[in-house]
Amino acid sequence: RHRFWETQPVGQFKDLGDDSLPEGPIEPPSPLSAVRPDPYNLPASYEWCTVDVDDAAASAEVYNLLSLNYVEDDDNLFRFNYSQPFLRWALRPPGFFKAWHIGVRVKDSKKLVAFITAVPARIRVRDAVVGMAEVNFLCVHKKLRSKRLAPVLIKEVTRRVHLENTWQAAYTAGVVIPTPVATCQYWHRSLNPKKLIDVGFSRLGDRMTMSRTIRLYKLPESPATPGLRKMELRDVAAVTRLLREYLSRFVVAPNFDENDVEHWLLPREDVVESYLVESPETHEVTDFFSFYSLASSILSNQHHSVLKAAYSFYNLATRTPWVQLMNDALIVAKQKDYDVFNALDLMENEKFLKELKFGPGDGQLHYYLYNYRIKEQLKPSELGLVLL
Ligand code: YNC
Ligand code: MG
Repeated sequence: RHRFWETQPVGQFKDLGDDSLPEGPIEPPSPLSAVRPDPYNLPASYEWCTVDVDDAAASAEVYNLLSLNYVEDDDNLFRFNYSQPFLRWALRPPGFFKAWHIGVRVKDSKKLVAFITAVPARIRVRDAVVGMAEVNFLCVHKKLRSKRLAPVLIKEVTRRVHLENTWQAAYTAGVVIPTPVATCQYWHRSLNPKKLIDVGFSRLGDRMTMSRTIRLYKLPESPATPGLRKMELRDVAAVTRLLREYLSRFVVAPNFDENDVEHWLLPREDVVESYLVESPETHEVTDFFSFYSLASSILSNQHHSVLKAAYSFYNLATRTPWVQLMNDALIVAKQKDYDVFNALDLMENEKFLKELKFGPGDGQLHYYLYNYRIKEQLKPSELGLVLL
């Protein structure tokens, strides 16, 4: 049923529930000398390239490919519209490898028609911290679909990851392939309900009028928590300490150090926002929330072309109640003119989703590990990892 995935070192559907199989790597690492030195073969009219997203022209090509051909919702109303600054942030974390940003071009025209990326990350699975690749932005131009190009892209990124002595990977997808380690659901909190209804993102509830709906989702003008402020460079050590402690309670989570926190969580305008609570008395940092900024193109609406969405990233609460902290996140996002605030049901998010009037989305997000077996599927609340 899965001609490609059945050949790969991933948990297979037939092994679900087989308790005799051990947790951990499915295949041992091979000597680097045994890694295939040459790129995989592409159909004759295409060639591999590496894409430097720090180069303005290359970054624009990637942006254009993705903005026209990347992930759409089931009804084809919206398509992710990752911005160029976002892509630079996502693809250049500490220790990134240029060779892991892989494109396919038409030989004659040099047009970019496919893409896949990986970035390095230390991911902890139970007690083991594993050097992994986070794979993302797999995209094949709409005109080249269903020609088995995706498996070639996946094999090529795997080869380049192996060349850096990395043997595991983490990735998410909306499709079910062998075999999810966890399945999460998106929840959505309307910030601009009128626009969301106008563009077909949400519907007016039964027995609801537009004005009642607007009132239902109305938020205070400014955050409530004393000591709430934007994260700054001087906070990196404190945030890292808190986040490491907090993430240690999940089964799968990143093993962030200060460099990672500086890259992934220090605010960047229109890319990632982070706020913390500094106790007005003791000046200790006690709570933290963050979200990333990912717009979607609205594919056919007279009046609106972009949906501005905030995605919950890493949050932690030691003093402030979850509901109050995340209500402040909603208020900050509303001040910044986001239309909707999205969150998965992972980590402790269940503690605030319903109370803050998030509604469940359709469509699920499946989490996968490559070459790492987990005995039983994890509950979303056991996951401490958010991929972009
Ligand atoms: C997917 N999303 O099942 P089987 S998420 C993985 N992730 O193989 P073809 C996928 N595999 O089932 P198309 C996949 N989608 O026969 C499809 N597949 O074994 C599998 N969409 O290939 C599929 N981006 O080329 C099947 O399909 C085989 O032309 C079919 O291309 C697929 O980034 C795609 O949703 C997704 O651009 C490129 O539809 C295309 O349809 C497209 O005939 C819109 O492929 C954009 C989109 C996916 C976003 C993402 C994470 C990707 C993870 C890839 C796996 C990484 C593994 C770890 C590597 C490093 C290992 C080390 C160490
Ligand atoms: Mg194809």
